[in-house]
Amino acid sequence: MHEITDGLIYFPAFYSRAEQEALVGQLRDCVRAAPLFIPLMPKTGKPFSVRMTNCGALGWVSDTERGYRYEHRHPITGAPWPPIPALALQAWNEAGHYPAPPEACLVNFYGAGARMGLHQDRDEEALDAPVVSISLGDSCLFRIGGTSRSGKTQSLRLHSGDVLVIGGASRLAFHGVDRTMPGTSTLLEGGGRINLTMRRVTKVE
Ligand code: MD3
Ligand code: FE
Repeated sequence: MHEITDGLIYFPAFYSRAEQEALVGQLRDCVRAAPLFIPLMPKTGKPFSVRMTNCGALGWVSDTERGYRYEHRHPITGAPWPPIPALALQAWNEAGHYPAPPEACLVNFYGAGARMGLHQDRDEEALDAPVVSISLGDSCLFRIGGTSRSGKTQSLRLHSGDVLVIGGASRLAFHGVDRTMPGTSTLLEGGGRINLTMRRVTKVE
């Protein structure tokens, strides 16, 4: 475990291979209950290259008309999101150190060629809470900068089983995924990368 920059804490190989396999099994159940969907950018309606779903009380969604927001139900099926997998909560509890549970776990699936442009995560009210991220499957090139889009950035390779805790001064940092590296992991049959991000959305009373 080490601090990469102010508030960004890296736990390489937090999960063992056996735990990663078990977590993928728990995620299959989530995706059965809440199928992957393709969010659309606000206003332009441009589709994300990443497919997503959620677990937890709240899920992050986006569409052309209403933009980025958290919802209690799946945008296509209308069903409530399934619970956050117990193995994922382990990272929130053991690495995150926040006194309230996460309300949302966004599940991002990267097929070949998928990426995520530089952005800030600011749709949550509880900006004092960290975001806890879990990487599974193919490695990726992750980029993080400061709170200004034009500032300098640093790149970090994330591997299957790694956990990142993003809090403090890094919580509003610009960040993105430049590319995944197909063939770098045997965890997911058919390849690809999954990223889970657990978030506290509402302020704790
Ligand atoms: C730094 N996901 O879902 S996870 C996202 O790998 C997102 O799928 C990326 O950015 C992925 O919003 C990166 C690591 C991460 C997550 C949230 C952050 C880094 C962050 C919030 C603020 C700063
Ligand atoms: Fe993000």
